[in-house]
Amino acid sequence: MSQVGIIVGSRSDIEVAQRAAAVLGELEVDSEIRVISAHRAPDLLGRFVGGAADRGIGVFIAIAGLAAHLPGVVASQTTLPVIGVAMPGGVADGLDALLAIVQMPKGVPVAAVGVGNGENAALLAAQILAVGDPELRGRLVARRAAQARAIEEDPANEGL
Ligand code: RP5
Repeated sequence: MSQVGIIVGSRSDIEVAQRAAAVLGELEVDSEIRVISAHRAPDLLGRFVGGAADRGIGVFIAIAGLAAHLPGVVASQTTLPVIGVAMPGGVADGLDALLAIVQMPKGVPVAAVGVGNGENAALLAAQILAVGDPELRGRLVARRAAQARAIEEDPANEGL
């Protein structure tokens, strides 16, 4: 059963979604990727988001470029946390999409990570799920420790 629902606005966004899914997989968190445009298929999006909590989903990652309304529309239909990822491209290479995501008017929040940063979206989703899952928290702690160790063991840092 998927714990994270990853939604992209277009097939052109799918690589970022796959990177998020890969990080979640490393943390043993199940996810599913759906391609559902908020403006081209609003009814399908509503059905997917509306039924998600009953299917075990605890967090959404919504990835979109340009007007990037997808994360906000997802958030409007659920109280599950929504993490938005802006895609690079457009007139301001992702800054336009990032602002669209972080500038949600009050009442319906969306979290945001860096432009194109599917990895951080996955880590933040896992951290949210880890609040109620001590084993997942342990895997996150181990990942951070391995990350630090890799830097300490870098030959460039020998002798420090
Ligand atoms: C957004 O517009 C999508 O998220 C995508 O990033 C961008 C372009 O979509 P396509 O027109 O290529 O489907 O809705």
